Amino acid sequence: VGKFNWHSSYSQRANVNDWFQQKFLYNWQISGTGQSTQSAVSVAGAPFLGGLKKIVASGSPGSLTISAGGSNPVTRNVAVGQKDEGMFQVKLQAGSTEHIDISSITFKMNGSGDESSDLDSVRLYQDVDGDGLLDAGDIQIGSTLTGLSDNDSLVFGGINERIVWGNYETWLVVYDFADGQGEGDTYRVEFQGSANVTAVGATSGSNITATVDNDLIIGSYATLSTMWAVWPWGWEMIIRYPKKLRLMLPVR
Ligand SMILES: [Ca+2]
Ligand SMILES: [Ca+2]
Repeated sequence: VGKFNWHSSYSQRANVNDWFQQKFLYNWQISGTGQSTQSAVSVAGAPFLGGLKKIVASGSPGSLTISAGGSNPVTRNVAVGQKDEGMFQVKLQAGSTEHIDISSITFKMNGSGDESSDLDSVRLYQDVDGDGLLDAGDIQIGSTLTGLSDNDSLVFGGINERIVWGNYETWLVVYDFADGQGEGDTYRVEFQGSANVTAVGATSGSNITATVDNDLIIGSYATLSTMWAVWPWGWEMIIRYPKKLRLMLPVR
């Protein structure tokens, strides 16, 4: 087996944002002769492509901008014991210079509810369709967090997520509420600024300090309520907001 490596040196006159790629598109682009037979050999395997390389300015690596997602869950009531509840959506936008690789991101829980008793687990997803809801096509990022404390930090470390240059992803924090816990209490998630994300430029290798709106993004409150009750005369939907006010709507 023979292997060929292509090496390129780029001149000082290369322009920032120029990009380069090696492509082997057709089998006829390589020809050879068998050493014993002296016959032309057949070549197979095309096409294949090398990775894109992009020229970046020395000392000016790429960028990462984090903002509230366009479909961030709104202030609302959520049923006690609700699972797979989308709580907080952020948008991660890479600049046009280079891909951005994220190895850790940390969120912060807040609200009157005691997350140590009221949550079974918290997960982070790439919200592929960007709708602020957990659906089948969304992709989990990092590990499921359990054994949480009240107002705990949510550390998704040891991850390896690439935001492609010039593109963005939306990420979604998802709660599994514990059964029978937290009625009337509130819950929300925050992203407390650039110190809470670890990122490097994929080409430059430089540490990237994210740009965050006001260095703080705050999600909306979800309030837990017992949404439904069964009575001898039928079902009733119960809305409790705030704690003391209880409104019962007959559902026929
Ligand atoms: Ca709390
Ligand atoms: Ca989704």
